Amino acid sequence: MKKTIYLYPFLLLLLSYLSSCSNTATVSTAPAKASSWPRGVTYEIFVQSFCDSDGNGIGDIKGMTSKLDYLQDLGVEGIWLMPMNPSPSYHKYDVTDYYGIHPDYGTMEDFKEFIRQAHSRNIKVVMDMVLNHSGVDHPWFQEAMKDKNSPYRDYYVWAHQNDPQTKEEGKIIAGDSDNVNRWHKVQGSDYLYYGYFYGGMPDLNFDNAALKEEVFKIGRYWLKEVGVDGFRLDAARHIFPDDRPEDNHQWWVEFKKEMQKVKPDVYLVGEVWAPADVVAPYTKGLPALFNFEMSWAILDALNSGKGNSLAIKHAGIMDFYKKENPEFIDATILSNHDQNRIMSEVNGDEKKAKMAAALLFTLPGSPYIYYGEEIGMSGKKPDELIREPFLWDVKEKDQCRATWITPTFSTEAVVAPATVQAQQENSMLNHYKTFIRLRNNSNALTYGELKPVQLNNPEISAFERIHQHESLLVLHNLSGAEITLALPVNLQDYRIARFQHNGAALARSKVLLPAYSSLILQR
Ligand SMILES: [Ca+2]
Repeated sequence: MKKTIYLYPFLLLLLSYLSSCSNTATVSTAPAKASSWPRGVTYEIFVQSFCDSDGNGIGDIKGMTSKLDYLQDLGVEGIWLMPMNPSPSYHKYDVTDYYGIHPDYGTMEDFKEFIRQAHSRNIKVVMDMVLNHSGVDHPWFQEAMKDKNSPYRDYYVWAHQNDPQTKEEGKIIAGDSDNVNRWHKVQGSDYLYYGYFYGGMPDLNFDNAALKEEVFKIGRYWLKEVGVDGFRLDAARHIFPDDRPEDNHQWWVEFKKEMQKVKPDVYLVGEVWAPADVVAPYTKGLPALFNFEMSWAILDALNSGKGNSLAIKHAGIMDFYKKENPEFIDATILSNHDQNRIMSEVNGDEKKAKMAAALLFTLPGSPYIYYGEEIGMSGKKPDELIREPFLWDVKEKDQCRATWITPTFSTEAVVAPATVQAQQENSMLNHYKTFIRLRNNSNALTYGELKPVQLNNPEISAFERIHQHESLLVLHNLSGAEITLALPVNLQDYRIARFQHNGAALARSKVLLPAYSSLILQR
């Protein structure tokens, strides 16, 4: 009996040792797909820059529809669309009609067709919902500004210019806003309006019952009439001012309850730019929240070349969340449309950017990819430069490339287009595909609990992922030097190499980890 048990791992050991010279990844087993959205991978799209179907320079809905096969092939199970409502700005976070589609992007019929096509590929559609504020050009605000007796006046927050609160300084400068002036003048009026982000975005007044009902109506419309699967909720911690956090938490409980009435499985993911202890109470109302703190930790680890604290950090964040809501969805990211792109944050070092992805897809969480990350696009603020056009093909053949902005960072000289990368075995695109496939095919990587492992090598991020009968030991070398180590006695029953990347290998109980390599062992 013993012999038969150990013969198989020994053969795999030998095979893995022999294959360790290869620079590419090898996956020793190919189980059936394990992941299921919302635990799957979600892809964030800035529509304007993704794919332009009609050659007017602006990405659009029909363009996105034509790229659903690409996203399915990448292994994506959900899409988060940045705002598509009518709005005067290129980013469209200052909405002027909550029920419409911006004509630059297409029509409502185009969008319904996009949803149908996405659903037929088992891809869910989540749209950005910007409820904290409207744009100044929204008819509600225009009426409110002109007429103090308008029913829309109280949709916004007003204060007389002599009111001491309008003079207050010291707003908390969060990662999502560097604006310190919250009160904004209206020409010819003694009253100022509250706008957390800037004067172009007046905050809506959630103490007003009529406004709340209006917001519920908007939510119901997109879920029921249009058919989206859920919302990404912008600026979720600013619905009420900074000194009313409990009211913010409670508002989202109320919103979820209303949305569940029309769609019981509605997905809501919130943007709360804050450390885990501030984020945690939001899980009562928002089943999914972005894990910004973990994205900062991953970046620190990559740039210091030390990965040993990452799993402990993640486990600590989980503890905060679990206390509030054991069912919460940990929406992990490397970067999004408000942050410098990960490639730029690691100073264009492709090995580090690849390691960032390796960590994202093997640590716990339901990962989000920011469009273009998978082809190694770079970009640093100002915002337009982290939202540059996706490169589908070499310029003369690219039927889809948006041209509304001339790229500064992600030019073809720096980033190989997707179709080129598809043909290159070691490209960023194939790296993403490999790790997403690995994650999607593993219950332990998708759902498993996290157990940090302490080794004597601070360069290595080591952790176990365990789900029912599947136990994995994950090892990443975040340094530029090769490391050989002996597995601790309590981990020596991890004898099978499930996944090897960049030449990582297991030989007896010794582990060889070349620079920026990853190894996953199973019991
Ligand atoms: Ca277009």
